[in-house]
Amino acid sequence: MTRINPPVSLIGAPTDVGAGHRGARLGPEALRIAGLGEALAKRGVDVADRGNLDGPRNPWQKPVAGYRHLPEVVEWNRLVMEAITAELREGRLPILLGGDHCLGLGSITAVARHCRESGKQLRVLWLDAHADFNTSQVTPSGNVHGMPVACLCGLGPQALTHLGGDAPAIRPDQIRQIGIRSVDEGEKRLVKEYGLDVYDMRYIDEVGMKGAMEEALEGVDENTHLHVSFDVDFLDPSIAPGVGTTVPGGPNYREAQLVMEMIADSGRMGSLDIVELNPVLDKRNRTARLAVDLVESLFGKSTLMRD
Ligand code: HAR
Ligand code: MN
Ligand code: MN
Ligand code: MN
Repeated sequence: MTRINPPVSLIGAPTDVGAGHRGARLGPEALRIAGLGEALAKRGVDVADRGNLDGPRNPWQKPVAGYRHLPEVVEWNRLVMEAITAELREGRLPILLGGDHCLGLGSITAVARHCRESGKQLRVLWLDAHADFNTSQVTPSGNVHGMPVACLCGLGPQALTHLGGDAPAIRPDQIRQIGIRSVDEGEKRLVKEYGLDVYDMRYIDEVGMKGAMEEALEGVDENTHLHVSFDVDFLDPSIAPGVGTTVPGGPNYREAQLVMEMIADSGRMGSLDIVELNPVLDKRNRTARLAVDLVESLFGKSTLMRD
């Protein structure tokens, strides 16, 4: 099998307005310095680095009515949505370099609209330690990076749920969450109520990563656009310390590689977010380098033996 990767665009969104720690704003540069663009180019991928988006600064304020920095979060997501839309319209595969995970809202809103316009089926793989399904009523922090999945499913403030015009942007049955191991009490109720398909670490322990991924990719066909939202805190903190909200008990190196390899084998990835990398908390850019290594596998690096 010869793998033909679509042309890729890197889009930096240097912000942490949705997070509880500052530092994810440095994520795009850390990924560039770890050699993301060069690694993809070396694999024969046509890579264009579009540079960084320029949005509002982080005002670093307390939550207001259950949200921290809502106007700034809305503005950053609007910028991301527009940038991702432009790349998809050109037939390119956008890679969003976050930035915190609130930005998944803007990127997936763009992808969902693109799928509706082009008659494609959308499947979102949400690789994360967290479900990110909080609302202003149940959030323990007010940080919007704990809310994007709820907003995408229509649960949240109008400015975020209607970012792309229509709400909700996606249905819960279009998303699969993998690696989950930290869900807040009120959030748990909502995850159940909305029927999210969650492959949590307990499930992965029991059936193995291969089984979990086979299920998560079930039904992905030639007409599917696969969006991968890779929150770096998905990984076990022993291999990925450079994130603001570490949760022990995550996938190890080989399990993470298998996830990426199985996605690559599907041949259907059409867009990617790399979010929550926080270089301030990292050790010599180790987590960024690991993220680049894993992204190489997403683009087929490790499948040599099966080509
Ligand atoms: N669930 C917690 C909250 O809502 C922590 C969320 C942390 N989220 C991320 N992205 N790091 O997954 O505050
Ligand atoms: Mn497309
Ligand atoms: Mn997340
Ligand atoms: Mn997370």
